[in-house]
Amino acid sequence: MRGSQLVLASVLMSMLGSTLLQVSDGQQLSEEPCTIQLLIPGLKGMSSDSVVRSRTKGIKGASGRPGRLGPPGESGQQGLKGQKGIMGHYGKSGPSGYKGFKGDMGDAGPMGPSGEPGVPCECTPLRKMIGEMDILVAQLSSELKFIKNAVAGVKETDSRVYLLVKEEKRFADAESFCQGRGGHLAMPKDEVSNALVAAYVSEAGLARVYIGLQDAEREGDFRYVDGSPASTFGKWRKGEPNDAYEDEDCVEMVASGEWTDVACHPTMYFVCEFQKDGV
Ligand SMILES: [Ca+2]
Ligand SMILES: [Ca+2]
Repeated sequence: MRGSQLVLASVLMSMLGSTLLQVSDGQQLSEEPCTIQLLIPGLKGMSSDSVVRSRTKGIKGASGRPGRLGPPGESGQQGLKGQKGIMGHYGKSGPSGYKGFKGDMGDAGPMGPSGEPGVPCECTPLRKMIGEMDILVAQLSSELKFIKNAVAGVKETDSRVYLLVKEEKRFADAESFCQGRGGHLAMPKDEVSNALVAAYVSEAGLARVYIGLQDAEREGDFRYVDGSPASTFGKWRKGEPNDAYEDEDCVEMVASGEWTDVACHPTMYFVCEFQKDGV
């Protein structure tokens, strides 16, 4: 700035010098009265040394001190949104959650496939043996009961033994029972044997028992269960046999010793007969 002041002073000095030269010429002033005159106070004169120095270019000064820190700049514009980055690494597994509530029962599934055929049981012979033993035990129990009854009291003639069986059975089952023990249902073929069986029944307090007579093969043709015809002896009750309802093919003896044809399916006690030779 000091340099620029010197330049300005030099210019003003030259202008002042020219004006002073014009003022010193009196004629020129009077001849040009309308000329505008600038009345500017003159500058203080400089010494010849100063003039010499002002006309000489100064030495470049030292660098000035750094200026003060300027104000912060305005915020820049927001940049464009970047592209989505690649997926990062999986994080660590979190802690186990709480146990959930029990869900509803699902629908029934489809039927499964059929299974493989089973292996034949090797214990079949054992099972068969056990079954046979059960049957044998049952037979022995029945035999024991039969013997007890026989010991308790039997009726006999010179050639036969009669046994009252107090088990209610149908006619066919009763005959099978007697045959299973080597006999038949009682077959009274004369007055003596008929009276003996009748006494047996009445003494036991029974009303009736099956005896071994039937006409199942041909209506009216009564035969003993050993196949012999009942033609030589008969003890039919009055009005019997009548084959009532056409359904009476078996015979019972009542306590009086008389016979009556009856149906074969009712169950009742019966009397077995055994030959003494076969006992
Ligand atoms: Ca009949
Ligand atoms: Ca009858």
